[in-house]
Amino acid sequence: MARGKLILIEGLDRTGKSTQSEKILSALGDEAVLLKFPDRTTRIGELINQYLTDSNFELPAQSIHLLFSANRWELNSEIHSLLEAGKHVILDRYVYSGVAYSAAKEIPGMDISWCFNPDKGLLKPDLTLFFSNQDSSSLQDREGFGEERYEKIEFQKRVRHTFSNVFDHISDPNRAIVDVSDRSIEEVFRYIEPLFRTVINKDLEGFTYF
Ligand code: Z5A
Ligand code: MG
Repeated sequence: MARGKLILIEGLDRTGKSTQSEKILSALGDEAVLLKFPDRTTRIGELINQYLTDSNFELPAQSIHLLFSANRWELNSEIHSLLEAGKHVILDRYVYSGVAYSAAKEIPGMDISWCFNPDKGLLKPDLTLFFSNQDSSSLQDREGFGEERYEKIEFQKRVRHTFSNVFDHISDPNRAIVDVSDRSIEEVFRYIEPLFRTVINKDLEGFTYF
């Protein structure tokens, strides 16, 4: 049986990642499973959720970084099994968010290389679609922006810049940038549908790892 494909939707805050991940899932139906990172339902995920939503809950930057990575490792063997069983797995955020949000804090010693280390060995996606927009100030207009810890325009600007350094550091020929500015939900989907369908129809053997 052909293995399933690992498709990652990454990007800046409030660029429509979860909206489009759900649309991909609807388009693929039973052939696919959607997983979102952080997965806030696990024990580690509950801690991450508390950190993101409760400004009084402090953790060292290194500790929360390692928890985000541990949350991905918790699900790694499940993702592997799903792909081997022929299911396509759609990921809503993953390693690139992990590295970019932590490195953007600019803590001495926590550079991109340090941040990437705990994720080395995780499954690497067959396709990564990175959602970007031209101006992060428009993010403020998206529903719900500002409720969680990292949702501040100045920090998001640093994250935007850090993502491009992360992409220089982690090479990946299967990564594409999708500019979502001034595109409706349907327009973004029409743009990405041929991209993920092409990958799904490929006959790939074996897996690649970060
Ligand atoms: N984080 C980290 O630090 N380390 C890690 O390892 C990982 C994550 C994995 C929570 O993530 C935080 O964790 C995040 C990164 C950090 N911090 N920040 N900032 P999350 O994924 O749970 O965050 P979220 O709350 O789901 O927000 P989001 O993912 O950034 O939003 P989104 O998924 O990109 O957007 P959306 O929910 O699909 O859409 C937002 C709204 O815009 C909604 O009302 C939509 O209907 C609307 N929308 C969507 N598309 C459009 C278009 N095209 N036009 C107009 N309106 C639209
Ligand atoms: Mg989301």
